[in-house]
Amino acid sequence: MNTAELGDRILNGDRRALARAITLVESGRSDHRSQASDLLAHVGKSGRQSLRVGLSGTPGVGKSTFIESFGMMLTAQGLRVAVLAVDPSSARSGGSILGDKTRMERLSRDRNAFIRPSPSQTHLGGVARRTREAIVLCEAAGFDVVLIETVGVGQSETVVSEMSDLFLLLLAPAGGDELQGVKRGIMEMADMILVNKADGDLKATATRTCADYAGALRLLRKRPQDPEGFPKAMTVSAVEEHGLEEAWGQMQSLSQSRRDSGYWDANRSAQAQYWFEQEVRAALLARLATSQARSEMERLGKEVRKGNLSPSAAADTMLDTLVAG
Ligand SMILES: Nc1nc2c(ncn2[C@@H]2O[C@H](COP(=O)(O)OP(=O)(O)OP(=O)(O)O)[C@@H](O)[C@H]2O)c(=O)[nH]1
Ligand SMILES: [Mg+2]
Repeated sequence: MNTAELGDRILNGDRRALARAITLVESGRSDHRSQASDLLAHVGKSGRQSLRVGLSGTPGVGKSTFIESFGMMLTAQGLRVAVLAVDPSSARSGGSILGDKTRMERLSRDRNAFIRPSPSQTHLGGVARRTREAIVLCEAAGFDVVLIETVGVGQSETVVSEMSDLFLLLLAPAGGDELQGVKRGIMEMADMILVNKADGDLKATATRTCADYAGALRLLRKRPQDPEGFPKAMTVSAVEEHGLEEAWGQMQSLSQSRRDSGYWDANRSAQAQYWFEQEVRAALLARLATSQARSEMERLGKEVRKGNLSPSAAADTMLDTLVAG
């Protein structure tokens, strides 16, 4: 099948074509890369937009359970939902794929849902590109909502928030001092904080935790993209399916307000610029890692150590060879 045919099938909402296309964008082979870029150009003309929702939270907070309940609630409303993951640690991937398959059992059988586990790629850059391209493909296939999950361990939140329209932080009920554990930078990215597990014995703690986070959010600098009342903290129970509709209502109202203000489009443009710069940096670093480049570094380094070349002159020479190569 050529890329135009594959693209047309995706535009018709064909899930098998979509799965196949994601496999194509995951490939590192250079002929696959060029097919992938033809395909993305082909489907990119559709102009369809999903709501891209990033979701982060520490292991065990209930991300998979939440996505299943939340996803089922959306599909029950007739919406089509795609789930992608950015999994920064290859070590974890075996477990998470298995875990998610069983934990998202109902959603994975739903005709209006499409779940794609994280590929077993190692570096975050590769996973980031693949996920961005998979988002575009899901969007072209007509999904209304694309959920992008990541486990909260440092850098991956930034990666996910830079490809999302809304960014949610899922937190567990906790004692007062654990509140400090959420890094300020992560808090600043959040459009909504959802305190999960607000059920049974944990309900009272969850309510208190939610109030604490609401207070902490109010202390942050006001962001121009936020209407009154955002960022917001709410309680949910993924297991008992409480608070999900309220959370969805808030997400819709926030995204509507961002569309109206023009922030939505401006943000997507800024994200495109961000990823362009990231790709250039990554490609330059990859060039620096080739054996040819390393031996040139070694050779120039020797001259610098002997005093035959100044550090900056050697750097200029090195950069010239990188750009030429
Ligand atoms: N009481 C209660 N337990 C929950 C809720 N949501 C999830 N859990 C439980 O928390 C545990 C972890 O849930 P997961 O959904 O696997 O959490 P996760 O964030 O996907 O975890 P990782 O994939 O390991 O990062 C499971 O035992 C769930 O049953 C909830 O709303 N209430
Ligand atoms: Mg999980």
